[in-house]
Amino acid sequence: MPKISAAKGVIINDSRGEKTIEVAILSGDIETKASVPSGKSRGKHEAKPAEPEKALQNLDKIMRAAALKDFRNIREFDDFLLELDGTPDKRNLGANTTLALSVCFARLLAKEKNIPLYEILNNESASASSFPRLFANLINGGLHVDHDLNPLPFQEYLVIPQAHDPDESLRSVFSFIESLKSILVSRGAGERFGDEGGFVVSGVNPELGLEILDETRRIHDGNVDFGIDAAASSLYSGKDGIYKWRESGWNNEELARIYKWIAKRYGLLSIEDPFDEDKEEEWIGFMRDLRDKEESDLWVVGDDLTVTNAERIKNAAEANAANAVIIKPNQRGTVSETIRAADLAKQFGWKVIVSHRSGETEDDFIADLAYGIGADGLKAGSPLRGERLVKYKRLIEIKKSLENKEQ
Ligand code: 2PG
Ligand code: MG
Repeated sequence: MPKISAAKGVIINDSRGEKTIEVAILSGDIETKASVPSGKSRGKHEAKPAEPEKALQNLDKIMRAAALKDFRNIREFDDFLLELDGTPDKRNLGANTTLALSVCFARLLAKEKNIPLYEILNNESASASSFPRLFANLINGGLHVDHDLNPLPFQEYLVIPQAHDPDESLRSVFSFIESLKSILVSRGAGERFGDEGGFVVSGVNPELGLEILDETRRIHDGNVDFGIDAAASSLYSGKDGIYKWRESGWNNEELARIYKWIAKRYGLLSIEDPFDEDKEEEWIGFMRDLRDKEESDLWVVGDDLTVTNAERIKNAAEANAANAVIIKPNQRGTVSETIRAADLAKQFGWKVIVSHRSGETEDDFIADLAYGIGADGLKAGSPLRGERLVKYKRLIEIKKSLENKEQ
């Protein structure tokens, strides 16, 4: 039963150069660390992070309250944080402060018990562990690209190898990138990158990203599916029900028509955040339409809609507004609440995709999480960027350690 003797935090820069926190905790001679990412297309119902300077002050306050306390498992530690914060969205302590501590604590438990982190996480989860499929964002658009580069309207064009084996899957993503480069060169597009390391393609037609991926798929040796994250909350103008991008605009029915068209044409596996986070009726209508047309094997993925919040997932599932979910620890602010949200989604028969944020650090926690809770997917950007690659490599490390155990 670990007691935490000290915690210290420092301000570091994330992959976008913005400030975030890295926290270390100490118990006896064991030290563990964690750092926290941050999003740009944040859902408005996400838990609230504190300014980094404030987060460090809060750390001292939490440590004073934790002194002499014993915590037997992640949930006990997280419950202590929740109680001390006392708000539904962590606005007192900051969801970044609580998440950093919660991840440090999970790592501490793992070290103390001398078992891998994913096993500690699996103990909290109702699911068996398994390797997720990789969701690699290879063409970036929307808010993740400098506006002057005239990016595509949808935020992410994802390449999803069919293999579950992380090694094979990562190799497939890298070879796809090689082919994609040559297609982009042949189209006269220069090498420019967005926040998650994906290529930038300029244009207003949302289909263009998929057209290019599809052209690549024809010369690529390997089986891959595609998905998109429309991140429609950031397109929603709030006026007359119109989603806007530069000179283009669509109402929800026009968007739904585009989604159905591209889903069929490119055999899409998933569409994330097709509509605004507060327009649940649009989601419900889209799902109904898919069912009527017997196209309900498309993953309709909630991210801003559900924000890793068990209550919002339950509401969306009961209303039949989606059938899959993005799980991001920093949307919620503790490890055990994150796992509970994923478990609940699975109980409703939903697919679960663990995800990074657009502003990342080199912390690879989400890889252990994805494997530990048996997620269907891990979305971690383009492996051309180091802070994304570490997540994919951690999955391979887990696979190797399991193979060694078997021998
Ligand atoms: C998303 C994420 C991560 P952000 O919308 O799914 O890709 O973006 O971290 O900016 O919210
Ligand atoms: Mg998203």
